[in-house]
Amino acid sequence: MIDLYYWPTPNGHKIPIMLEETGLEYRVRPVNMLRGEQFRPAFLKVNPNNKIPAIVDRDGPGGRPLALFESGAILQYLAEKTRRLMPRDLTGRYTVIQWLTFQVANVGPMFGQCGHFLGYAPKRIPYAIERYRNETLRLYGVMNRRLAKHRYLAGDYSIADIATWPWVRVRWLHRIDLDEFPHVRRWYETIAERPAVQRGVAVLEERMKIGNPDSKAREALFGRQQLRQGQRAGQRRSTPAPRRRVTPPPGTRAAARGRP
Ligand SMILES: N[C@@H](CCC(=O)N[C@@H](CS)C(=O)NCC(=O)O)C(=O)O
Repeated sequence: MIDLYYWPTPNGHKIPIMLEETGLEYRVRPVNMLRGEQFRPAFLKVNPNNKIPAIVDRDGPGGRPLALFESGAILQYLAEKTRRLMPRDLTGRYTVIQWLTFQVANVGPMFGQCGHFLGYAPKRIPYAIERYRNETLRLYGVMNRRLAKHRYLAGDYSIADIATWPWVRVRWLHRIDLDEFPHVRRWYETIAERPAVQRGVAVLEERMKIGNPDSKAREALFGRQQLRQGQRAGQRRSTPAPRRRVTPPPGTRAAARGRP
């Protein structure tokens, strides 16, 4: 039995999709991140980084429980445990790890920032929108060129596709038109037809809310609790980052040029 600490978001969706694909038994432990449940001490013991998804495999290695966070690590663990959705040969395996890392290090953070400045920021900041939307478009270009030559991101359908697909599903938030990326569209639609994928995204679907946070959600996701989480009463509080221009240390070449 696997406990799935979960909320319906693109990062969250990866894990129920994988659990449905592999047929592992699981129970959902909702972590309502819009109401600050990611800061509960019991959850912080599973993920000290206060983010979903996370799992506890009650039947982990050696029959002992294993707690894991970070969707990329969870997907690799479940693939190894079930010997599914990840090739065994070294080349195939590292091709999957490469595209999985491409997702967690590029697609997630850049699409995430793009969505933040388009759908969550309290005011419109054109520079930030342009910067992260350009990165999002660039990454769609990388995927489109890859998928022009390959049916899936890393050979056969794998955990690399499972990690990436939920982020393309919320493309409306990033103002992406798949007509511009026809190979991504073909790939997206092929995966959308998989019954396990449909069952995975249906988990807590009725509670999914992307963009337009109310004041409680804004406080939970971007407020002071983010800096205080995990600290005991009486510990020194972190102060928010100051709003000032960055100046290079004296004596550096950047300082001589008069700019960072
Ligand atoms: N790198 C992490 C990202 C997880 C993540 O950003 N989770 C978001 C939801 S999509 C979250 O839990 N946010 C709550 C918070 O930051 O307090 C992963 O891939 O698992």
